[in-house]
Amino acid sequence: MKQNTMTPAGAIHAWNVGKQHKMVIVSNRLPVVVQDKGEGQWEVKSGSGGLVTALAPVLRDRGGTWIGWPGHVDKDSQGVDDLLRKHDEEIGYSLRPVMLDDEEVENYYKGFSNETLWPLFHDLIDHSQFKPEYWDAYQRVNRKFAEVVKSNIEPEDFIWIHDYHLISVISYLREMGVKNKVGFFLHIPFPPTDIYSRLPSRLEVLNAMLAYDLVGFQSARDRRNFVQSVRSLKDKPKIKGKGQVIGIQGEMGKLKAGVFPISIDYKEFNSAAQSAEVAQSSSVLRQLFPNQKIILGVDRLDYTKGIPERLRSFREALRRFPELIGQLSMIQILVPSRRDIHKYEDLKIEIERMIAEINGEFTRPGWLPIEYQFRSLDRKELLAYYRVADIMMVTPLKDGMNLVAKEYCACNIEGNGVLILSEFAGTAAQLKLGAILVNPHDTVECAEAIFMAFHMEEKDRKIKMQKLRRNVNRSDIFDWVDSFLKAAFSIGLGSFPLLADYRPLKEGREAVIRVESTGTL
Ligand code: ADQ
Repeated sequence: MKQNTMTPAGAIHAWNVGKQHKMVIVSNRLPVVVQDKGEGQWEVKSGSGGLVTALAPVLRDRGGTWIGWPGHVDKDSQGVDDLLRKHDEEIGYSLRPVMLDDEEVENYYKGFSNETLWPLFHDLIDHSQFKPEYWDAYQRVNRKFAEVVKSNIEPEDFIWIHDYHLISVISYLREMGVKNKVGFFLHIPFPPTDIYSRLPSRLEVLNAMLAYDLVGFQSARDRRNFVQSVRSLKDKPKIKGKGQVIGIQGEMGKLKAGVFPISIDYKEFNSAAQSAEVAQSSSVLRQLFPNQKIILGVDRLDYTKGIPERLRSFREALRRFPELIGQLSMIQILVPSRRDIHKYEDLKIEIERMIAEINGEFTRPGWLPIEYQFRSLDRKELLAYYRVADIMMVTPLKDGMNLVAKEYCACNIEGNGVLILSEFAGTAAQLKLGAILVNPHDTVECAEAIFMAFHMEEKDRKIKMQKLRRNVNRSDIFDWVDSFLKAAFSIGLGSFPLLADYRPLKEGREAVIRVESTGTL
């Protein structure tokens, strides 16, 4: 008899799929922070992001290991390993470190990952640096990760590798003779072929992706781009199926390629936003903006998030629609990120200059157009901002998914907020029916969207927000894990309904997985 598994949010999930296989998660960063407390004392603090919330119970349930870089620690590898081992019992699964030296951080992490792949995969060719030393370091570090994986697995373990930093790990695992089933999930977009083809190591990277058993993308757009690159750069691959998971077979073997839009722990956000503490902070915030509507932006400092473009649109809205002056305030919260890459520093200066100019042009006694904060907020503060915002602007130039948009919907307890969303965010495919979709490059369209959101009738806002909240609730982060595991353990191609028809298993229903093979690839 199969056992169901309770998630922290209380839903029952189908983690029995392949349950006999332990799971090994591999990501650039470990889901913990190792901190120096001084005098030879070190502390391990657990991370709290969506990925760890979703994967920790699976790892605990079936046994598993998380492998990654613990961040900048000037400590020997054995010391960090011992430190993390002490933590194993407390968290219920193992953490194993991959230590990087300064040169590797420079060329693999800042270099190939964040100055080559990150901009290129977001279509920003001009930002991409193609340096041979970056690619060399990327390969060396991916090999290093593969070595740590190899020494921490048993033959039946399922290995799940995450994101653009580690695409080539599979090449080294296979070279080392590892036969385990290995899945990969790309958290960022996959670019169109004419952009992808600029990458000097395009074939090596593509061959690595094709060596996985299952590759997961955030949206149909990304998988379509990937398939087109495979068609154009490789010999006549056969594509089988057209649903959530398809099969690709070619000279390089066979793999499954699926669309798995990542999500959040909706119930947790929804209930935390209703807590007394968040309600109290949001009502204090509300009093600070009397008789005004609040338009909110919350982003990591990154040139893909479209922050200067958003500020330009807000300025355009104030110029075109002067009635908004004194009536609508923007709060822009930026979380510091990748500060030692100079493009990010330049972007911060540009954003701050624009905010100063807009405030200089429009401020009136008692009213400031843009309130700006450059810091990481604690969770309760962030939720209070989400809860109080009348309008949320999520306008990346391109984004794999964008969890901020989903977090806003989950925290909009009153159900009357308006989401202005970039059509280039992966989230747009899911939330287009409830959001106002915009092209972030079109300043006038965005300014009109702000005006429209400001004036939208309460009844229309409620209808739209209800659609958004239902949608985010229907496929949460636990469903994301479920659907990836189901695809990984299905026989052959498996029979997956189209994403629109996909209904994850919910509380009260028995978690039975039917896998109907439509033929072996
Ligand atoms: P990111 O590019 O980091 O993630 P996003 O999905 O928006 O983008 O996640 C950002 C996270 O940071 C959110 O959970 C948000 O709550 C948090 N955050 C933002 N500003 C904050 C602040 N000031 N203080 C505290 N927290 C803040 C990458 C891809 C995305 C993809 C995710 C997950 O680029 O496209 O959605 O991975 O796959």
